[in-house]
Amino acid sequence: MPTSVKLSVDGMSCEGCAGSVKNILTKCPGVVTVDEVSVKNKTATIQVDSSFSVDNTVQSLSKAGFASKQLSV
Ligand SMILES: [Cu+2]
Repeated sequence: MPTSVKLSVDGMSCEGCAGSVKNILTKCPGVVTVDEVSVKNKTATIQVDSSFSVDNTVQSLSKAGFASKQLSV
């Protein structure tokens, strides 16, 4: 049963950035779906399963220049 996780994501300035963030999130272990990446709100909403690691995901985004953190479970 997937759980919804919301992340704050800094460093997105256009839809291209949002696309990059979406691509990265899609490849992160445990991410089932990427519901929304919002440049305006600086957030990403994803559905994850039990293998999801927020640390791993934050690190992957950080490597691409996006600072992120988990807002809610
Ligand atoms: Cu951009």
